[in-house]
Amino acid sequence: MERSHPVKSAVDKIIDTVASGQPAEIPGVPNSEPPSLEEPTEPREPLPPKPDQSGPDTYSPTGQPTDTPQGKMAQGGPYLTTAQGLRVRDTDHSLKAGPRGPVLLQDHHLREKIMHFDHERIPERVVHARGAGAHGVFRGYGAASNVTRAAFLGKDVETPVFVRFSTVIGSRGSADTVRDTRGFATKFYTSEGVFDLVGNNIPVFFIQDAIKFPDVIHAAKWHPDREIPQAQTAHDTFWDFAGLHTEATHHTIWNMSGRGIPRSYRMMEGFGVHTFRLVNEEGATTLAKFHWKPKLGVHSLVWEEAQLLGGVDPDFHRRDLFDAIESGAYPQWELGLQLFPDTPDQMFEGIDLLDSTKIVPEELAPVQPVGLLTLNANTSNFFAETEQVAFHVGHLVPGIDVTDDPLLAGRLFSYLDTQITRLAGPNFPQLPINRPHAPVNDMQRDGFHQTAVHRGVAPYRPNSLDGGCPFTAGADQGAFVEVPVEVSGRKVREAPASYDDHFSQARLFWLSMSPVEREHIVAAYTFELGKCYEQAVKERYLRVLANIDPVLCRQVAEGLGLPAPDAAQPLADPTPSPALSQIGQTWPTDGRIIGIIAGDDDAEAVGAVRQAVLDAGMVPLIIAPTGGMLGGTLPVQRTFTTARSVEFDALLVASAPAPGKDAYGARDAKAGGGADSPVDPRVLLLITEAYRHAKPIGGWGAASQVLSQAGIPAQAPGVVVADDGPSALDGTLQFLAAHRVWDRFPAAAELT
Ligand code: HDE
Repeated sequence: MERSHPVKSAVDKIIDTVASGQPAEIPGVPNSEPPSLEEPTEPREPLPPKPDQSGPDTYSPTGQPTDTPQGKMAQGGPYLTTAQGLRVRDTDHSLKAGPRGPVLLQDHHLREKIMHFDHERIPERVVHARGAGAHGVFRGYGAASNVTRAAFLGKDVETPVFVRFSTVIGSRGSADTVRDTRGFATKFYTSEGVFDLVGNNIPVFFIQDAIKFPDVIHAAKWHPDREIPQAQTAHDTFWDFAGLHTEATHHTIWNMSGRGIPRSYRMMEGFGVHTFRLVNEEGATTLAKFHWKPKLGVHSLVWEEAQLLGGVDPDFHRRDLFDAIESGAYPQWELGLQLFPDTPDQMFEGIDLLDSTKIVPEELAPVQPVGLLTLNANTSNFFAETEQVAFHVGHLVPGIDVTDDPLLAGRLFSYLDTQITRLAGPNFPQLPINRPHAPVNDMQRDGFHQTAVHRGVAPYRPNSLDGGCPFTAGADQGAFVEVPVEVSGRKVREAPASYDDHFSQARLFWLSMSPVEREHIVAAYTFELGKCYEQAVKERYLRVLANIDPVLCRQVAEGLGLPAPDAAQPLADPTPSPALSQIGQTWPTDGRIIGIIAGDDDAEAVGAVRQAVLDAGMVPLIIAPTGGMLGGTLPVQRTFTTARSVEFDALLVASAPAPGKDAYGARDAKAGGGADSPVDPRVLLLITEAYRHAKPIGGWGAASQVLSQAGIPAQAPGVVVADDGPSALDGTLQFLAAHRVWDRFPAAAELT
């Protein structure tokens, strides 16, 4: 397979150099001696940051670049200092009256060091506390120029961006792979100021009006008496709320599908959820919904994988994103727009565009690509960037305005408000990650953590003392001008009648799923409701399911051992939307992780297949009985002790045991070796789990005996035993392109 790929050029080169015993040449880091095991004694300059780890360009609040060594990298110079720059001779011992004497109050270094440490933590986000961020660039196609004057969407305009992905419910330290909605928030540092697209990986929300946000979050988070369970909705309070508050039905069925457990942040769609109002140069308006479409396709974990990962690798998504970027497999998404005429009723084909519990199927309004996002640099400092980034739906640019969606209105208040507590004061826009790249010339002054030294005497308007500066701009000078929409109405606490439909689109989603996706949805509801203790909560939710679909309701009821109720209202008859299903196509396999199970005698064959994996743009990980170098040439990256199937997208089983000696460890040797001798149980676990999770498995040589000991027939779907490694890989790839071997999940006849 003749393909060159950044993964190959980066990972392969480093591994080859390590194998050769020479110091690795890491981009941006000068060639250095292999690290000594001794503690260094000579001071040296710190290594420069790698090119892909340098922070974003930063600007002072008055628009001046702050790319001084101090601005870019606060930690400079060879010697340890205090926070005041005073060189320190000893940082390991408190100042005492004799080695066994009391510590002296005058120890200012101890006092400063402990004081700062005591204040290292800031409050976590009230929602979306757990996240992972990366830098990138957005390039506009120019395709949106007829509907919006936003400069960053112009043809070939490149805009730096920072993206933060997140889960919603869990705390900062919770596991990545829990069943939950994912945040997908993008900060565009445009020439016209910061634009934040603060979206999710699910296109609808639990509530139609922001005033319900505290309710839904209180219900979804832990029980207040015990603060359990962490980061999940599988408990009574969530299903109590969802059963009583049926406008959550549509979002909830998305959560119960594969969308609630993504394979990777790189393989998620993103949605702005609300309808926005676009304005072009002529002032004409168009309503629009924002979509992110991942180049790698939309893929999910299966539930058992997600659960295992919660223990085996709670950082799975964070690690996946960081490793992909580090190895050069830069994730990409196209930004797309669904466009609707800006009619007085703001409806499209009978769908209320101001109701955030509704989608507009892509078959009715195609998603039109308007630009490309590439994430190409990891953070240099998680706290400074991912933790301190502050998004806000009110960060808008000329050409993009808000609508009267009541959910959006509440968000326009909430995001600034929350930063005051989290980032301790109103000057968080001055934090490097939040600084606009457009010049700032505001009249905000003072406050906690003010870092700007503002000049002038007249931060007010009108003034004559500062020559009248700053002046306001008109629309022709790039000012943001609200669309002069006419508004009128009585003051009421009411929702429009169109908001009463809570089930038709949940049914649309269900009917658009393939049988295997329906099977997984049934299993998810059965699991979540099965974790509830209150019988009434389960019974009430079955009534909700009956209003979506009788088969769904019956299947879940059966799993719960409860009778299935009938629908309380006639079921809608929506046309299914094939775009909602995640199955039935093939996608690029770039950056997928291929585990190669090998014994010492397989080095040559493994070397060839590892190369073929790299050539195909994927990441090979060699799994061997023990660490070290396989056959003295190939670094072993996982051992039978450290490997678990959930880390791999596909497995390749190498097998070329020498006579009388088996490739799979001590047990085999004891058993006398040979192809029929028992295989290490950890290898059997790896293979059987991968099989159960419908992952492709390839092998060659005596691999079929290994598979048969794992109880897997050589003719099973998605199992490819070939004459050599590269052919086994080729056969495996066609299944990987479809993400999983879907035939391994036979769905109940009723669901087909
Ligand atoms: Fe948020 N949301 N949200 N939200 N949201 C926050 O802001 C809020 C909603 C979303 O990576 C908070 O800085 C209200 C919808 C993301 O830093 C807070 C309502 C969507 C993130 C807040 C919503 C989102 C947040 C917490 C109901 C998808 C993480 C910390 C009206 C379109 C951003 C913070 C990051 C974060 C409020 C509903 C997406 C409290 C009141 C709908 C991706 O301000």
